[in-house]
Amino acid sequence: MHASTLTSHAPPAPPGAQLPRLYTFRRCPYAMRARMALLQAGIAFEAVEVSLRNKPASLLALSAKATVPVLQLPDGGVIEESWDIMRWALVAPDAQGWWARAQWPENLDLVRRNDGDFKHHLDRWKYPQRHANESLTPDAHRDLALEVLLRPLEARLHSAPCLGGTTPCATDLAVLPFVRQFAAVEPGWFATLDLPSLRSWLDGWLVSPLFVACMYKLPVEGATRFPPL
Ligand SMILES: N[C@@H](CCC(=O)N[C@@H](CS)C(=O)NCC(=O)O)C(=O)O
Repeated sequence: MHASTLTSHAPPAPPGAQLPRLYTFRRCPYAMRARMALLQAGIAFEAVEVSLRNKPASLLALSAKATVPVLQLPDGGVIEESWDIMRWALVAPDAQGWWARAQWPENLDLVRRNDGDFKHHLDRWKYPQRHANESLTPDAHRDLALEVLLRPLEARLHSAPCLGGTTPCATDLAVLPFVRQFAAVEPGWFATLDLPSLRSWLDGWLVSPLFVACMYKLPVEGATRFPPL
């Protein structure tokens, strides 16, 4: 579905050039969106798979908060937030408008909901043992997550195939890994929900070359050139 839109415009890095280095964790939804943005932009990068229980000293030296993803630039700059990494990757030249369409107010609102209330409720549904003092039940959090993000997404995707309209944009990439996580908590129950447009959007992305490429399994040690699309 999205394969035809995955042409990249950035020139390949010249041989021997220092590449941006992404500290990443394969299953982290924030890291997934950063990897997809770098791949979509055609930016050559190397990646380090981080053990969150044993973060490498090189990451701790770059970033005090040391969450993943973190992007270390060849000029010494460090980008510590996934949305900022996406912006850095996609903002220029943005020939296909992936960043521009993500600036529509309704799309900025979706990312704010995703990273805010949706993530809050998703975590409390998925990991109730980590949130023992909650006044709401896990299922109440699940239902709030549905209302805050998934039903508005269904309404949007009912009228257009992507959040960027007829072609995707950074918003699709930003929310996709979190919707995937929600769908995977209780897949049988998710399949019964009246969210047909959202499900077909999710299913299409999960088999897209971009998503499949972003899930490339890195070796556990060292920095590895991330395979281009
Ligand atoms: N706001 C950050 C959140 C990143 C984040 O929380 N990543 C998690 C993994 S999914 C992490 O690094 N957790 C480890 C920790 O907090 O020490 C972003 O958008 O990059």
